[in-house]
Amino acid sequence: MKYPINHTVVTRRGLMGATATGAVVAATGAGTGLGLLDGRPAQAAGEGAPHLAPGDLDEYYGFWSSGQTGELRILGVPSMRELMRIPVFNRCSATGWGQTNESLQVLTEGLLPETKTYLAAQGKVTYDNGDLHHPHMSFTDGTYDGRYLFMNDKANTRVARVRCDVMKCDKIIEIPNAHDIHGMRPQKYPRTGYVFANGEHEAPLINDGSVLDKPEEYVNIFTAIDGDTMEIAWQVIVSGNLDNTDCDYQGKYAFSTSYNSEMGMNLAEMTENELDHVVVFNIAEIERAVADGDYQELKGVKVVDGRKGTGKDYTRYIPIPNSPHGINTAPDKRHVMINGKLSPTVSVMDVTKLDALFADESLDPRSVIVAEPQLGLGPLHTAFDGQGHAFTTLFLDSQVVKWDIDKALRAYAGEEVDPILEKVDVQYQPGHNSTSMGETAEADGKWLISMNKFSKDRFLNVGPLKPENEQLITITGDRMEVVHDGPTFAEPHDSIIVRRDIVNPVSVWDRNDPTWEAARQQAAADGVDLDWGHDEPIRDGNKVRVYMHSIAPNFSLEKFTVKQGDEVTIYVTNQDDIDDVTHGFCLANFGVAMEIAPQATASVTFVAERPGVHWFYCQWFCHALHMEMRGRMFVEPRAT
Ligand code: K7E
Ligand code: CUA
Repeated sequence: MKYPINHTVVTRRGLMGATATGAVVAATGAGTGLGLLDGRPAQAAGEGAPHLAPGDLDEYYGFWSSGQTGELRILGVPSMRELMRIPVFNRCSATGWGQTNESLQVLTEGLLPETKTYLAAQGKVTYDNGDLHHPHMSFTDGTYDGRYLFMNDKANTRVARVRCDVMKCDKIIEIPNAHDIHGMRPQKYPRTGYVFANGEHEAPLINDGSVLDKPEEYVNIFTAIDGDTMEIAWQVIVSGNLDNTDCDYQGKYAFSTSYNSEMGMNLAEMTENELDHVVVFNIAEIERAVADGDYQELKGVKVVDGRKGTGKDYTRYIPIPNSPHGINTAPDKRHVMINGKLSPTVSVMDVTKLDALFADESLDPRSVIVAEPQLGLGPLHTAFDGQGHAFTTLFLDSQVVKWDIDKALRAYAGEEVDPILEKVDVQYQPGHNSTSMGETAEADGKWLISMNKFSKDRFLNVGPLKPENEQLITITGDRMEVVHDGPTFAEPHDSIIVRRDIVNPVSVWDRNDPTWEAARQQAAADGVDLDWGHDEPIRDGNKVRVYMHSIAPNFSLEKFTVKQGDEVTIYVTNQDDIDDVTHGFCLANFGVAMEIAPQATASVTFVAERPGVHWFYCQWFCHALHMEMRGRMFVEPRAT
């Protein structure tokens, strides 16, 4: 039954108006399975879409990747209202991400030297695109701690961090030696700690052109990043490629799937083997290797060799059928689900069996597999309710399958029991799914999001490029029910659903925030009060610095003068300290715009190569006199 609520509410209102007999109403209620209170649908499981009245707040923050858009998004769950977009690897016209000096510092300081050289040859200072797949929050003691969000960029081999206090990206690093970061997860215990990142695509270890079409010399690199400093802690060379990753609740192991154990260079070669593998990384052993000097140093990073056949205890390789993709650790802190993709199975690994495998290399690595239920076609990712159930997306079947972990273990042990509890159709072709708090020890089993790659006929046709579709599913009762469709621009790749008490952003910036430290130092050097600005531009050769503040609906400078060819930096400090009074600074026909939230400073630099009168204006609607919030820049023509 689709969309039961509207139909039922209308029906009931109709009945009330026409006949209004208790018997008929009761019969209607029973017939549809809907409990109705005051004409509004009840909120219990399986009883229709979540309804939040205007002004009601959601129970959860949803943090969404945007795939090839390169930004992070915040949604409210269960309303699925989009609350915010946080630019990370992309450019943003509204906030000036990618053109303010503060954002350019984040976007450039973590780039590798050879990348800077390459970009300079293109007349650029940083990449313009990104492919953000996996957003995950920092953990303390097995659950989210509300400090940071981490995310990968598959397109340009980067990992970024967003501060949860202000919801802005503060660090982006490019990962040396690895290629095309895909799977990424923060350490769950004791805290984050490490952020683990998989280089997905194979390349020569020294990729300087001396080795080209010799795949036998290619490798893949697993990276551990220090989540506090955002520096590389160490790397491991592996056999096969690396796809997705997760880790345990003991702080001992991380695991990555490999769909290309063949090290094939084309589709036929990559899918040849019936069995690929999961690599298990022994964190303490790798740390010991680093301490003992058993590594090579490449581009300033300590790289440990964890390939098969080295005779070391840094890694173990568990054979898994066939081209495994997603890997998800259950909130029971024991079982890890490895999603088969080309195999209809999910392989269940028991982390308590890993110690033995590392103690004795002769043990059958498959001894850690304790279940392998056949679930359907194209299993990609698994989420959890914390009550012993798992929810796996079936890409080819366009379904989510709910299954019982304990029954899967018993079936694998020989008992005749079917672990599959239910399947629900989703529209269409789901990739990731996520449950409320589901990747933590505090999984609460309320909501499931299915992130579907195709929407086909679900929405008004908008041309050949269709929206994707994220669907909200209730999982509290015995039955799963799709209760909301959410069309989304590229792309709802992955998400996490975080209890709202864990996330506590500020409403107004702290003037001491490190974001504009460079501006603070420059103002001090210029003898200017950054908070309030200066009446005249500060000239330093052909560099000119203009300091102003904003209080709605005014900029402190109504005009300033520079010379054609000057390199001009504008600093704006927003002195409004009321929540939601954000100003902008947009310099017309100079391609310059930025956001300045309450009590923030932002700055932008450009060359004043256009003589004449040019207006700057506030481009964030802030006041009844917002249109009047503008001023003039005079550019004196160069003497001829
Ligand atoms: Cu499954 Cu990039 Cu997370 Cu796509 S990976 S679905
Ligand atoms: Cu200030 Cu609009």
